[in-house]
Amino acid sequence: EGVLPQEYTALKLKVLEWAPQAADAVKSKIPEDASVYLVPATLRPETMYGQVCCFVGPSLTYGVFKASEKEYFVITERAARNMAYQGIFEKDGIPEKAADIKGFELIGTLVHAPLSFHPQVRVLPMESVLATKGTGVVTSVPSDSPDDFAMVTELAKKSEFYGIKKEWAELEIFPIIQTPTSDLLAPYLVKKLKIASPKDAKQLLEAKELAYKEGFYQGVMKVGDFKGEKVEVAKPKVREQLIKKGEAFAYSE
Ligand code: A2H
Repeated sequence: EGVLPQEYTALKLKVLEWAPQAADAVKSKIPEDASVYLVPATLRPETMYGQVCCFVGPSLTYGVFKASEKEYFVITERAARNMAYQGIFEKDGIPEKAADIKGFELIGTLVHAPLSFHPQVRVLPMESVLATKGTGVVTSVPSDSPDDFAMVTELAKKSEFYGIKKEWAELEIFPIIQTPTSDLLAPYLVKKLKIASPKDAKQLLEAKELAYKEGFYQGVMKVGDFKGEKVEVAKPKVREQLIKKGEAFAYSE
């Protein structure tokens, strides 16, 4: 944990169709006319055009928390408390939990990913998702996150082992940001550092640091409303746009 608070962008990925086990877990616990969202926390809002899936920790416990009469968030209990404290929920005090749900039960749920070239993506497992950071939900952008690229590659390769449909992990990866080395920086670095799986933690950490620095300081947007602008400049603009549309909100910890 650092000394300064992290300013995350919390993105609202609306549930379009629950996986069968998740449907059982929430059945009759949420009003028919309410929307439920998975809410990943990201530090890279400008990359959201490149979302291909949404990760949860399969062994983590999530709650479905009431944000307002019409909106419920799937996040960890810890994040719900933080959000309540930050005045994000309509009602103050202890957040109201409508249902408990395990990460593995969410796998296969279909969600709407704001800004993404793939508007509909699936919830998929990632063991390395920490319960102690963000919301416990991580949106996956393999073009710009080495962790995300290593994980979707693994899921596509071993779909049977993970109990998922192969096509859920095989959505096309579009270039989002141009840097001096590549317009698909994460796949480039994963290959260059010979990262074979999400278990190669040391090389992944190195790739993550390289990608973050080069993407932020030397990246230029290749797509979207701020195409041609530097990442540094576009990042707060994309974030504001998402917040204005009601598709995201500020969350810090
Ligand atoms: B980032 P920091 Cl394109 N467990 O979003 C593991 N990782 C988590 C997490 C959790 N509970 N909560 C958030 N994260 C990820 C996009 C992205 C991210 C890109 C490139 C790099 C990157 C798409 N995934 O992060 O420790 C989320 O992934 C590299 C740092 O608070 C979030 O931003 O600094 C980032 O880690 C927050 O990590």
